Amino acid sequence: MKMTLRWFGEGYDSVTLRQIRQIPGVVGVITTLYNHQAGELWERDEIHALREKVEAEALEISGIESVNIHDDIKIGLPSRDKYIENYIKTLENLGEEGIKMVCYNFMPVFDWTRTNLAKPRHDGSTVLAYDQKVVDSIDPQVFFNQTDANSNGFVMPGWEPERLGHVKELFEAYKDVTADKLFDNLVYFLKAIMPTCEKYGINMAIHPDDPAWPVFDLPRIITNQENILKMFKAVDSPYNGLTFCTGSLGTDLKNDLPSIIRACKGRIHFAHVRNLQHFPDGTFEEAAHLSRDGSFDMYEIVNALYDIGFDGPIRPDHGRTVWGEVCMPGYGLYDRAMGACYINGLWEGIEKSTQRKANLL
Ligand code: DNO
Repeated sequence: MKMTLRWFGEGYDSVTLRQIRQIPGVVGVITTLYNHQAGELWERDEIHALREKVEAEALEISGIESVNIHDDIKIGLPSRDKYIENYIKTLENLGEEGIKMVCYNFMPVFDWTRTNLAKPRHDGSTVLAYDQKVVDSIDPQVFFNQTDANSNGFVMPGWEPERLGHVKELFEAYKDVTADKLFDNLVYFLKAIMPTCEKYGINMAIHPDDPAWPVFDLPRIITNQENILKMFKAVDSPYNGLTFCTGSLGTDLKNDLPSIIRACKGRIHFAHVRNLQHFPDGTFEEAAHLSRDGSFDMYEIVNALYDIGFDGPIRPDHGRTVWGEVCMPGYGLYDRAMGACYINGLWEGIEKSTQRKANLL
C-alpha cells in the first residue's frame, strides 16, 4: 500500500502540502480540481499545473478524489452522452499526466451524509455523526443549507454551494429513478469509459454509498458485498473497481468488513480507513482511528488488506477535530496525521510478523 492524505487544493484546504509531506510515511496526495463542477472537462494543462505543485513538495498525485459524475448520467437522460464524452476526455488527460486512480460515487443528489458535523465526543474533540431520526424529520433543502452553514466556511465535498439552489429540481428529476435504473445507468457509464481506462491503465474506484441505505428516499446501490460483486460482474474489467471505505460500508453493522475486502480481492483500487462508534439506539459517530476507540477491529481490516496483496493508495479518513484546529469538518491535519501513523504502524507490524513466520526475516 501507499500511504496518502486527501488534499483539496490551494484555497480550499487548511492543510498545506508541506505539512502533509512531514507526516512520516505519506508519499502522495489524493486530490482534485475542486473548482470544476460535475460534467465539466478537465484540461490537460490544469492537471499538469496541479501535478507540478504537488511534485514541488516531493509528493505525488496518487489518485483523484473525485471526478464527479453529472446527475444526467445518474438519471439516464439523453444529455448523458455529452457528459460521458467530457468524462472520457478528462480520463485521457489524467492518463497522459500519469494519474492512474480515479475515485467517484454514484449517489443521487447528495454525496455522503452526516447529521452533525461537530458532535462533542467524550475526549473533548468534535466529530461527524449520524442520526437517522434527524434525516427523517427534515426537508432535504433545509438539510443541505444546514450542512453548508456548519462547514466552518469550507466547501465540503459533495455539498458544493452551486448545487444548493437546485435541490428541489434534482429530487424531481430523480423521481422515477429506481435502484435498478440507477444500477443500469452506472453500467452504461462504466461500459462507455472502460476502453479509455484500459488504454491508459486507469483504475476506477467507486466509493460506497454513505450511509449504506437510502436517505431521503433516494435509491442507493453500492452498499454491501452482494451489490458490489454484482457491479464487478456487470462490467467485468479489472479497471472497474472499488474504493473500500470502512466508514461507509461500516455504517451498516451487517457488513463484515474484512470479509468484503477478501471477496473484492484484485478489485480494490483505493482504501479509506477509519473507525466509527455505533450506539445501541442506531446512531453512530466517527471515532479516532484506533480500534479500541470505536466499534471496528482496525487490525483485522488492515490485515485483510495486507492478505489480499493490496498495493493501491490508502488514506486515513475523516478525523476528529482536536487541539483547537480550525478546518473543514473531518479534514483537519492533526487527527488524520495520527490516523496515518497508526495505519502505518499496523501495516509494519503485520508485514514483519508475516515475514518472520515465513522465515524471511
Ligand atoms: C467524504 C468522502 C466522499 C467521497 C466521494 C467520492 O468525506 O469520502 O465525499 O470523496 O463520495 O466521490
